[in-house]
Amino acid sequence: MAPNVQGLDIGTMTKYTFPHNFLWGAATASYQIEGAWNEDGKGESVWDRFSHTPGKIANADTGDVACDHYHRWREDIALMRQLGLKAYRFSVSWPRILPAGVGRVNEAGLDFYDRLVDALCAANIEPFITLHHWDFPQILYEQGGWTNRDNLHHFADYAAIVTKRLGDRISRWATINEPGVIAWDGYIGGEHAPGEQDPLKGRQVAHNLMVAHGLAAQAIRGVDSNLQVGIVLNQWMADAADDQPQSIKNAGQAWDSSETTFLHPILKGYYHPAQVEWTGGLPEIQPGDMALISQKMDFLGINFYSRNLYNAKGHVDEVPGAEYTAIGWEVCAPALRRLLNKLNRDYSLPPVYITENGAAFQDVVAADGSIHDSRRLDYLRQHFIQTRLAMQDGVDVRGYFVWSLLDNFEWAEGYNKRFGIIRVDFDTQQRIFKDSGAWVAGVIRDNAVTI
Ligand code: IFM
Repeated sequence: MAPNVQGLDIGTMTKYTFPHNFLWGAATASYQIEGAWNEDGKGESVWDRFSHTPGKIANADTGDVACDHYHRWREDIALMRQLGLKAYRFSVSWPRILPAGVGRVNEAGLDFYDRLVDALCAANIEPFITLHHWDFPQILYEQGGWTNRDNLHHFADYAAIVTKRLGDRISRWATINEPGVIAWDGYIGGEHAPGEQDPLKGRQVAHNLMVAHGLAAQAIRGVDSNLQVGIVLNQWMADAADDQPQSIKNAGQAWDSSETTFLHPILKGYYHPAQVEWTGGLPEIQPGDMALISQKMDFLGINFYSRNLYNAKGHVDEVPGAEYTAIGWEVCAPALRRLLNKLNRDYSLPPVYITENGAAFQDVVAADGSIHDSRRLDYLRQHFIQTRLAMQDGVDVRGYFVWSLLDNFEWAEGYNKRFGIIRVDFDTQQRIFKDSGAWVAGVIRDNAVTI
């Protein structure tokens, strides 16, 4: 087949080379991998409570042990070295640092991350931190959770505590991971912790999370103004299935009403009118909120997994001929390029990191112990290439974090849905490189994808 014109044609092959300082990484999150849910003084999180509640998680799985990373982090850093990672994106568990969410600091919790960060630096792997990836302190939830404005300030205090301890070794700070999932799945859909089903609350939570992001950004910069601060959003592209005006209109409306929820306030300082209409009005906005929310960011993290497709009748639930992952998301890598270009056109973007991208598939362990996860490998290959093409189009993408380093606790799905490029046997905690992991290591070594 003729090579793609935008790659470098090397005979029958095409090579997509990335800039020399491109930040290749892998990502995880505290609740999904750490385990040690009640060790060394850690407080309870909403996810501890939720997963301990019967009927909430597939197979009654919990994050109590997860990948046991809290005890096996040295081994996991050795795996990162084998992958040749330039950076590792991880999150900090708020109740591990502040068991009551506020007030007394649990030094043992801070020490854990301190050792982790030291070891990453010693391994020449840049730590890229996320302050909140959903494990909210249960006790603060009982005091109103993300609807109580006091808790937004408690989050900023927590951000300052972590920054004071780790800011000398970490330069890139993401405040919150996927606020949309917290608001929609946690407070509206109820399939995530804390399991509420209240659309108006969810709308307010979405707003308050952005205020919390703004307060935390100020707190981080208050500790050290040289640190780079951003937020991580999960964005799905909204594509039209054909060029009928009604299909294009439906895709456009879907984008405006839902995908702008965080982008508009953060990057423009106001809510998109279609979004306001869709959610039935504005949340409660206090004086100063929009300025806080839209303060300058040093980077934007984009988590990309799939897209939504619209034809003249509306949403296309089953795309004919498309491939789907084990979690039911369509595989459509060109949508990532379109998304990045749309973001670049519609907004004045800071540098972008793909902070998550990856796929769940049913892995099979061969008799010799190997895992030939060719579909995951192909998924990643396609998305790496589409990212490179978007960069050639002019989008300033600075790095890419595969989701995920390890198979882990996939929230309501438990351990059934495996996203790792390294397999975890949850009975023995043995880690095994999948083919995709070995392939990613080669891409990082070459700083290029060759097809
Ligand atoms: O596992 C999650 C992660 O915690 C947040 N982004 C999406 C991933 C896959 O569902």
